[in-house]
Amino acid sequence: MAIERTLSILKPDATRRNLTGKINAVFEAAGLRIVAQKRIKLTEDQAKAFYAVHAERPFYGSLVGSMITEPVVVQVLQGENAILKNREVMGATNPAQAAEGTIRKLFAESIEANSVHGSDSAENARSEIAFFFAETEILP
Ligand code: RTP
Ligand code: MG
Repeated sequence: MAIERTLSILKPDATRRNLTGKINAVFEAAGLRIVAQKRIKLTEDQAKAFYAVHAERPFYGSLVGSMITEPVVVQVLQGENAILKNREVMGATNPAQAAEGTIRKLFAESIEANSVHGSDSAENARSEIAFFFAETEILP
C-alpha cells in the first residue's frame, strides 16, 4: 500500500471548543502521522479560494463565513493510504449519518460545523497541501 499525504483542517468549531488535541489523538491512533501543522486565521479571500469548487452550492457563503470566524489548524497527515484512511476516521459529512467512533460522530456540531476537512483525492491532496504549505515545512 502506498504512503500518501493528505491535507486536514481542524475547523473553527473544533478550535473554539479546544478539541485540537482530542482530534489529533484520533488521527495518531489510526496510524496517521502529523508531518506539518500550523494554526492560522483564514482570510475571506483564502476561504473563498479554498472552497471555490463549491462556489455554486447554496451553502457556499455560509461555509466561507463559518471558516473565518476563528483560527483553524491546517495539517499534513502522512501514512499508508492516508487520503482514504483520513476520510474514514472523519466520518460522513453530516454527523447524524457518521459512524460510531468517527471524528464527526464524536465532535461535530452540525453538517456545516463538522470539525474537520480532509482531501478527497490524490490530486486534491496535492493542490490543497500546496495551498497552505511549502515543501520545506513538511517534516516526515
Ligand atoms: P470536506 O470537503 O470539508 O472534507 O467535507 P466533505 O467532503 O464531507 O463535504 P463537501 O460536500 O465537500 O462539503 C464541504 C463542506 O461544506 C459544508 N457543507 N454544508 N449545509 C450543507 O448542506 C452543507 N453541506 C456541506 C461542510 O462543512 C462540508 O464539510
Ligand atoms: Mg469535500
